Amino acid sequence: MTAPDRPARPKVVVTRELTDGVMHRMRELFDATLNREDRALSRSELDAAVADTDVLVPTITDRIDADLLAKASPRLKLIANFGVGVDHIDLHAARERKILVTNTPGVLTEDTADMTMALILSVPRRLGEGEKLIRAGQWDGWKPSGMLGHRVNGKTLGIIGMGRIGRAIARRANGFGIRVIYHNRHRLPEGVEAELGARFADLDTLFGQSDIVSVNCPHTPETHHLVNAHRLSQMRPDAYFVNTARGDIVDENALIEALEQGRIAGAGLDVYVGEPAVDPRLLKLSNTVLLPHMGSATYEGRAAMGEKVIANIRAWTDGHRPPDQVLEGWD
Ligand code: 8YV
Repeated sequence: MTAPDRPARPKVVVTRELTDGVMHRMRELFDATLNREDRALSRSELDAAVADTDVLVPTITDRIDADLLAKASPRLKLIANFGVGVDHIDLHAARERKILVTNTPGVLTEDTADMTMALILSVPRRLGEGEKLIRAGQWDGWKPSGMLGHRVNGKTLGIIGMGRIGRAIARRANGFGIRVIYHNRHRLPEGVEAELGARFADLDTLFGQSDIVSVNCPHTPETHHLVNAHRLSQMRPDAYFVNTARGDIVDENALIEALEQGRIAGAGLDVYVGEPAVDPRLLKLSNTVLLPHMGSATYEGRAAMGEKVIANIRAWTDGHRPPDQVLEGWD
């Protein structure tokens, strides 16, 4: 049943082309304006979208800042983000305007953990370099000293951020015989630590003791540049760095300098500062594996993300608290 103050068939603007099934369902349920071109909306298109809609469905490629929200129609009451990270949305400006924000947690956990694990294996074992060697026609045959990398079995993985994705990585790491230490805002209950085979560590210990450091926390004002020159200097020269969370959690200049100077052994990155631009210095480094923000890019994951967006909009339309509301404490 629709709540008295909510439109039965809300106007919904979806900023990016989503999977066919999700778009079909959106059209069935809502007065949906869909972007059929596979590109991000321009700023003026976004301005026009927020000026005339009840619900906005953005993605990471849209900057939903205070200026944009100042142009929003008073009708705009829900930002149902397609994605779990919401650092592209000014949550405080949304709160001030009593606009709810939802995201899509849970359904991209396993895919992102798989991709993180792929980087954890790829960088020490030099998969990127090996692939390039073959494609360049430069492989001159097997030799005992050819393409030597470092064993991951028996090594220590330091996970920063032990939420859903961090825990899914820990479970995978156990299967590879990798020791897991972690840092999180709140230490996990002992039973959960035991189940994950993970030991809590402060950041000094984590950076100092890990053979591989993996960033898996959200980007917030507290985690901005959490991985800075100081933290990188605590890593050993034979240690690797992996980031599938957000580029802005890392001081990218400091990371590049550490890689260039051999102060750490290598990095696997799926996320960057100022995407889709990638710092050209990273491209020159052979000890990096670079992916184009594809951690959650599976057909199954995208469909499930769309279903979550729809469930959030429907709950809101029905006058209920959307299941994936980002800010607590709303009435
Ligand atoms: C998404 C992500 O594909 O959900 C996230 O936070 O980083 C990605 O994996 C993207 O954000 C969709 O908006």
